[in-house]
Formats: sequence, C-alpha cells, structure tokens
Amino acid sequence: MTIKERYEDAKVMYAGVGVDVDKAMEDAGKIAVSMHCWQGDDVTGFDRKGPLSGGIQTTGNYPYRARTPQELFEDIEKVLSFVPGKHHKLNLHASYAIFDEGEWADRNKLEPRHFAKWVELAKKNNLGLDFNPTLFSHPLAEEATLSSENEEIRKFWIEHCVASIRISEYLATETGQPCLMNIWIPDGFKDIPADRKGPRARLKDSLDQIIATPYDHSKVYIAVESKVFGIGMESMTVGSHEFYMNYAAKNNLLCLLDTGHFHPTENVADKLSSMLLFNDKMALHVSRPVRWDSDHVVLFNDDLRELAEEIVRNGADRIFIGMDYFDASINRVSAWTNGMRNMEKALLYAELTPNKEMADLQEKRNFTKLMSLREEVKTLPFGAVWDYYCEKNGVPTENEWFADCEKYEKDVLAKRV
Ligand code: RNT
Ligand code: ZN
Repeated sequence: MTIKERYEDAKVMYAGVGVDVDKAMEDAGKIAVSMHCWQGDDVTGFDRKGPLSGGIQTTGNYPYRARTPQELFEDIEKVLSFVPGKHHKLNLHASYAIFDEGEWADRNKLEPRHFAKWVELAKKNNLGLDFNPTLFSHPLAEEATLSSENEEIRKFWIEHCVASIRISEYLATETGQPCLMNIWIPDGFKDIPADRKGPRARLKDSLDQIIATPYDHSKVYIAVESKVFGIGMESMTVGSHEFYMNYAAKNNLLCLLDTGHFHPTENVADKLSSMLLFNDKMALHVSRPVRWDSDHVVLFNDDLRELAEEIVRNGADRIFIGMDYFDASINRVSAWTNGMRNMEKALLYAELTPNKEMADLQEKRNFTKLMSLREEVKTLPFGAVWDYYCEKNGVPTENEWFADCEKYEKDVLAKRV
C-alpha cells in the first residue's frame, strides 16, 4: 500500500467521527512554530567564550556541536528539511550576534547589522524571526540583571533590552512579519530572601524604562517569561508568574508561558483559555520538564497533545509558539528535529480531534459518550495521515528522516574536529 492509499483509508475512518482530514491538514499547515536557534550549539552563542550561566544547563558530551555561524546555519537548514509546515520562524538570542572579523560589541551596544546574516538565512528559507535579549552567560549577569541593586549593572541590562527592541524592529521590517521579543531574566535567590519587594520593584522600574522606548507596536510584540525556580535560585525568582502576569496586563505586553516553568503537577495547557480571555495574544515556550525545568527534547506525549489541543481550540493565530529545549547527550540535529516534528504532529493531531463534537457532548453533560469518543479517537490511524502530511509537504516520512540524519552525521558532522 502506498502512503496515499493508507491515507485514503484513514480519511474514511476519521470521517466516521466527523473529522475532515484535508481541512485538518490545511489548518495545521498554517500554524507557525518558532524554532529556537540554541539547540544546535548547547546555548553557547557567538559573542563570548564563557560558560552557560543563569541557572540553565545543557548536559551531555555528544560530539559535533556547531561552533560557527556557518555550522549552525548548515544544521538549521538540515533540520528544516525534516519539518513540515511552511510558515515557520527562527527564534534568535542576542548572544548569537555575528560580528565582522576583528569586531566585537558588548550586549548594550548590539546593533541590527549584527544580525544581518540571520536575516539572510531567514529570507533564503522563507522564515520569520523572533528575538530574545540575552541576560545570562555574561560577567554582569552573575548576580542580578534587571533587578540588580547595582545601578550601573541595571542600566547596562536596560540598555541591552532597548538595543534588542531596535534589533527586533529590524528583523520584523526585513522579514515582513511581526517579531516576538521575549524577556527572561535569571534573577533570584538561592535561599530565603529577606526582601522580596525591593528586587521586584527594581525589575518593574527597569521594564518601565525599557518599554518607554518608542517602537512600532505592529512590528514588535514584547513578552515577559516567568519562572518558578532555577538552579541557584531555588527559593525565589524575581520574575515570578504573578509579577509578570500583572505587569503584562497593566502594560499591554504578552505573557510567555514556558511549559517547564511551573510546579511539576500544574497543567500548562489549562492556562491558555484563561490567558486568552483577558489578552489578545500570548506566547509559549514548549519544553519537556522531567521532574524539574530540565529542557528535555519535546516528545509526542499527553502533555504536548493536550497543549496543542488547547492551542487549536483557543485559536492558534493568537499564540506565538516557540520551542525551548536543549540536549547535548544525543545528536543535536536529531534532537532538534524530533522536538520540532513532535510539535507539528501534536498540532495536526489536535486538528484531527473532533473538538466541536466533544465540546457539544460536554455542554450536554454527556460525559459517558465524551469519554468513549475521546478513547476511540486515540486508535484512529493518525500515523497514516502524518506520513501523507509529510509527503505532501515535501519532507521525509517518519521512517525516512532518521537515516538521512545519520548520513548527515557521517558526511558533515563527523568532519567537525
Ligand atoms: C530559561 C528560559 C529561557 C531560556 C532560553 C535560552 O529557563 O526558559 O527561555 O531557556 O531563553
Ligand atoms: Zn523558556
């Protein structure tokens, strides 16, 4: 049986539960996913030599990490060749600035032109671009950044964020698509703080100064990313969820929810409908926390499926979806690809769910039938639709891409010594 024939069969079975497979594929294909640039080099970046800091870590010693912009670009293009969907974006960090030979600029002096090579890559591959100021992996980020009690350090990071707004505007102008600029800071305390209000008041003031910068609100959407704890910040983070949710609401910014940044039993999927009743738009970092915010590669699991279902039910066009995981213990191109393909799979799976019929059953309080329908859907031939979707998008099917990835390791990665 060909992929097409298996798909035709699947189509009939999905029609049995009232799902139009062609429409589902069309809708899934419209959803943009922003691929993080930092899986390819273990969040190292190009602007300095030091270690990754700020309470986030990559673990593992798999060889062949991308060490130069050229290598990272090569790997990104390889991953993109494995991912279906035509409306994707690339998510950059300020630390991935690309300087001319002999040139260097500190974070507060970064300029749009330092990202010109990224713009070239985006245009070549028809990608939008998102941006993140980098408030970690820097000598001035060792203690605190936007909440620092040291006014000079605080000023440095405010300047960095303002510079990032200029860069984000440039990225949006060049690509013709809005740019999400997401602020995450590693500020917090290892042990019980005596003053929680002071640092938070300073963070508030810093953000006030940053967003006072005039910028084109149709081009740049500023988001703030909260976190419940970090390594070395176990007792308190300055940028907590309540802090940012209130700040964003009052100042018309976006809240970014990272799926690894809540208490482990909290259901992040549940949060979307509440956020979107009070906000026009929101943003996500899709990650897989294994007992803590470990940033494991995103898998096609229940958490991801439920998240995708909520994305689809609440309107994917209102949500900036970004990926955030980094694994250095396995081939990075495969890690990257699996996470991206799994996000795509989950979105297609969500589009193939009889959402309307299930909602109607809930409305009628027919929980008996709702449970049975939900279980029935789980054994429908999703794989047949997914393979056809890949084929239609001109990317390898589930059993094809890995062989190509292994070949890439042998032909390209293994030569990186
Ligand atoms: C850290 C945050 C943040 C980073 C990236 C690299 O806990 O999730 O989003 O992972 O900016
Ligand atoms: Zn994140």
